Amino acid sequence: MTSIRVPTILLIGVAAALVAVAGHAGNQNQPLKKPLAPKKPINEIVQEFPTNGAMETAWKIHWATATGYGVCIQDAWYRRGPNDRWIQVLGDARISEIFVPYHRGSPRFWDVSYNFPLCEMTPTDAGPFGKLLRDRPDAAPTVVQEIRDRGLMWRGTLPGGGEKVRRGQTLLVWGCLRAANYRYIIEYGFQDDGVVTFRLGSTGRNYGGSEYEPHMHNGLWRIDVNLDGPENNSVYVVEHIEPASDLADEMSKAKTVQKPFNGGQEGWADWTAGRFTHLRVVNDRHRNKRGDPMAYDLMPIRMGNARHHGGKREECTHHDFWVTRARPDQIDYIDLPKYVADREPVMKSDVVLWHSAPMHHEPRLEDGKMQGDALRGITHVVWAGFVLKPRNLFDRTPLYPYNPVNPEKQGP
Ligand SMILES: [Cu+2]
Repeated sequence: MTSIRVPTILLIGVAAALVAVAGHAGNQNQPLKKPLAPKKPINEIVQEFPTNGAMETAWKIHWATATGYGVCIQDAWYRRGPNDRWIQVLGDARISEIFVPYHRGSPRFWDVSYNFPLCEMTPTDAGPFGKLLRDRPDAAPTVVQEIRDRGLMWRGTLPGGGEKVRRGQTLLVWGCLRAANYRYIIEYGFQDDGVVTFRLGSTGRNYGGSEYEPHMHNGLWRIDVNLDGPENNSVYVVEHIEPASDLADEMSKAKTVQKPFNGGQEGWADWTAGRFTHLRVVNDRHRNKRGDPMAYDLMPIRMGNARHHGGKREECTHHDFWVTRARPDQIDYIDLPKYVADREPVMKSDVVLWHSAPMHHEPRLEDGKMQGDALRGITHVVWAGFVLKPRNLFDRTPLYPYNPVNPEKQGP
């Protein structure tokens, strides 16, 4: 069969090429048709801020759904102003695992690995400013796009005198995993000021037979930070160090120390409460008008550090931050000790931040009451997450009324 098919295909190919050449020659004196604008992908969101006035800043997001992971971000770009270009901030960002060990030693659930589906979203989920999204035109809606007022952005006196105030807004993209008795809300927030928020919310019915057994919900995230593109991103650990002694010459010598992450190589770091440990990603080739390099800080928001010792696969919980090179096939939090084994450089490269945002669930009667063998009630949502915050992306306060005619002049 092969010997017959190949010549047939070749003949069709040659004929098509001849038609194409003839067509081109025949049309050469006609005006060229304007190329069609590329169609907006179904999973693209472009959101300008503020939503009720002239555009000042904007986000462009590509999102996706993936079985088990729920809602993921594929790429995200930010615009600092109407005349600015899109600057990339994120590549692939997702919840990589949700680890739920119970106090008595079992069960120990890995809730992403069970491939739970997303819940179908309804207008009640989306709320008054939300929109239901589908990953295919014929699919049920599983993602919500929503604008929320985020309260005060700033308040203070302007140089010209007078107290001013401004409220902020955020674009949320979220979905909800249907994890048997539990529901996990996976939420990405893109604020008007360039901040990105990541939150995992746990709600649902407490586990049957262990309704009042304390346990953890560890949100284990994988964030491919791509500051102005994937290349030339370097990761640092930043800590606030207080002097250890109260001797006069030691006092008032608190300092901030910024060091290459793990000596500039793949590996891990721990969060120390007294040091306010956080990560900083810097692209020193992208500078603002003042010459400062663009950076984003990963700021933890946590109740505590989760450590679990149920065998090899729980070694990934022994540290709060991990950094690897970006390798698209490496998306499994459990394998982090293997991913970092070669200690490849994480300076001036394409890097991925991995972060544990744990939540301790101590059941209470508000989670529900037992009627016979059945729990009647629902645990209200508890959130755990972290923030990515821009540093020197702007060269002055964003979303502040500098003089619009003479931008260098202070005042409204
Ligand atoms: Cu729980």
